[in-house]
Amino acid sequence: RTEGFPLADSAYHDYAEMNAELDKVVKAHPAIVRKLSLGKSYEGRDMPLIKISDNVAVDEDEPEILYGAHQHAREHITVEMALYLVHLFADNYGKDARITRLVNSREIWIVPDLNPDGGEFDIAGGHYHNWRKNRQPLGQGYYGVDLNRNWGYKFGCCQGSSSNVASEIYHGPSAFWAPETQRLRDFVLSRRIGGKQQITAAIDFHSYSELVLWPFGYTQDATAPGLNADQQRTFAALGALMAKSNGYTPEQSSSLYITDGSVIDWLWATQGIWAFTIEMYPTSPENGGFYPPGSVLAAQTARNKEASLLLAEYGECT
Ligand code: ING
Ligand code: ZN
Repeated sequence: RTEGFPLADSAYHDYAEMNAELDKVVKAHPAIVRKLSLGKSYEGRDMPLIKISDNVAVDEDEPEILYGAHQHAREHITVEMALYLVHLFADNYGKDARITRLVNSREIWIVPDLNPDGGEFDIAGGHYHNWRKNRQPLGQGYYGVDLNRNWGYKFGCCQGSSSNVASEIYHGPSAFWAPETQRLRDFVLSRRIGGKQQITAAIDFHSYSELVLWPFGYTQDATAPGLNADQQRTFAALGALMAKSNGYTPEQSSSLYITDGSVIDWLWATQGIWAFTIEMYPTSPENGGFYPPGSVLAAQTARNKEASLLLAEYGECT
């Protein structure tokens, strides 16, 4: 493991360990799991893209689900969430009827680490850096774009991000300036086939606060262009259902605070994907904040099993 990783907690996976774990799952379940690459991060690390489906080598005409993690460097628990999901679908295929049905009838995409540079930086040198952004150099000793403010819908519109390079929520000089957001955008756009976006639903995992959030982040209007009253009700109902399963609090993302340039706003507004942010454990800094002990990971990832499956099942109703 990374030299000096402070909690030295074998339950967490650093970048190399995450890749080794993914490779292990692919090797154990080659018929249903593939490891691809989204492309490279700014510093040149491959960002893994996992596909899970029956006939995994074939592009079948099935609803597709996207689970994303680790846009924010210090939110390491989200990588563990993605690994949990990879294992959930791979290990229970052919054993659990519900999982088997989903793997047979869906194409499941998992992006366990959209910010490998930030993640490795955050644990470098024997202490945590409390780092959020990516690691693109900005000059004058400043680094990093907030990937979840760099998406191209209402980019920088509404004071939900910052144009100050020193800010934790620096949105970058332009939408999709970060190679990491570009790569995920290009993948999502590649799933638009014959004018139809194949991905029907998505969860973007963050920490911490224990919330289930839905679009829009850029405005407090419950409905706005691109989100009519029916759709808003569906988001709220689905969000409430997921929150009931994990005990989190459901709300429109702008009731937490205004964000502009977030991935969920872009996924919904431009692709029509039912996209949620899930803010994982804990609720407060006393329970570890961004750095909860490894001993909680098994329970706190399993806690989102039901919400993750509910959303995947919802894909067939749309
Ligand atoms: N929180 C998310 C953030 O990007 C969020 C919360 C996401 C709010 C998307 C609204 C929309 O600020 C963390 N912890 O990163
Ligand atoms: Zn986050």
